[in-house]
Amino acid sequence: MTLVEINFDGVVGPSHNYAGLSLGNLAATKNAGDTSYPRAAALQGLAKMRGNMGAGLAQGFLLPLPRPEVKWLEALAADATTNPALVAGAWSASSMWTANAATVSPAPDTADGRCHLTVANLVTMPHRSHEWPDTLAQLRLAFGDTQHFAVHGPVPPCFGDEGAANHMRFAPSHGEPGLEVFVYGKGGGPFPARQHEEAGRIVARRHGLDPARVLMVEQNPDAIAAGAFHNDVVAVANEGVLFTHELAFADPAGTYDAIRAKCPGVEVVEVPAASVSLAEAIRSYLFNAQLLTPPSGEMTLVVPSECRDSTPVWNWLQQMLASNGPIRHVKVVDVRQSMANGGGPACLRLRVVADPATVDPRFMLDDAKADAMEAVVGTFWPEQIDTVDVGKESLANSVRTARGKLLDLLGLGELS
Ligand code: SUG
Repeated sequence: MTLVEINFDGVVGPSHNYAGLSLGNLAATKNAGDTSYPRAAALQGLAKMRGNMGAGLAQGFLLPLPRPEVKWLEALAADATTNPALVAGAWSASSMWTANAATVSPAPDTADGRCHLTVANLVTMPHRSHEWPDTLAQLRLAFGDTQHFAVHGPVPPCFGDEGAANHMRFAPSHGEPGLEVFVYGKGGGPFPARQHEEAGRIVARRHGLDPARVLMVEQNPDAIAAGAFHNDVVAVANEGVLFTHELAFADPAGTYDAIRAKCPGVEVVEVPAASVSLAEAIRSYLFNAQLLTPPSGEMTLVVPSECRDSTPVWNWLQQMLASNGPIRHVKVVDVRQSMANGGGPACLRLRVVADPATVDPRFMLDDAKADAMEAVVGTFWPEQIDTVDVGKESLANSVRTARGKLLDLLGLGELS
């Protein structure tokens, strides 16, 4: 069995809009009320998937969830005239950020030799708290082969869990046993700490991880206060490399030492605040990059185009490339529509180390399928959404039709 890293990107849903629902996510708050472009957003996401596939990497996807989420509004007894924020929450396309769909422990790390996934409860933000049942249904289809996968329900809601966005894995190569690092935040700052320490511990126990290859690490409260609402806004790991901002963790030196003690050979590429301030790192999403190992073995950092627009960030990246470190290439992608809601290249994907042959093929991408998906998006995804239209029945019908067409194309009608 050949284990490889498969990136499952979220297809941007037809209801993508800017409602300013995420306190502590500075981009989303800043762009609240702007007109969104769901068609362009979904095409940008598909172009990113194609780029990574073209580099020889395995690529999968997860589908938009049913929107508007009427059952949630019914449970809240909310309607469009009196509760616009709740209605916007029922319309959000936030499931596109699949780094928040689940936490994944690949087979080499787990006691029973299966790949374990725990769907994230996302309880901190109301508009994301109702994602998990539909996400779980999708994970149970995509990873339905119980010989190779175990898909778990959410951690109880008393402990906030935001999935892989706060989880890093280190291993000499993807298919070998690794060290799993669970990053959590502590409350008390100006913005919510979305990942509870206990949630990580629960996931580690459920997945049957060896305690000797698990680490709990606290986020720097200053990073959360500066807008790093998930750890993947300030750090990213791949195989034997940690790419991180100097101020990502509460105890940076202790964190690096602990990682190296449990996974010898890990190289830390640390960006000092003197070169790129925390504010600039968060504005540009330098660390919300995909750090990938293509078949050539030359590690590549896939960054959003906002990094090229930032002089300090771009200068730092050029220096890094010239320094002969472990990251050999930088590739720029345009995911501006997602970025404006605080979701960069890394937010848009869930990493699963597995044999692609064990995944339901309906969730795997190839060029022909990408062509067909682009055609559906190009025909049925709304070109633009003004926030005043969120809640209107005519738009709801277009959104439902668009998603239905994609499900039909992919033979995934059971998710409707
Ligand atoms: O949860 N934005 C998402 C962005 C998630 C990014 N994911 C990772 N860092 N992995 C969030 O804050 C904004 C929706 C709105 O305001 O309309 C939103 O949900």
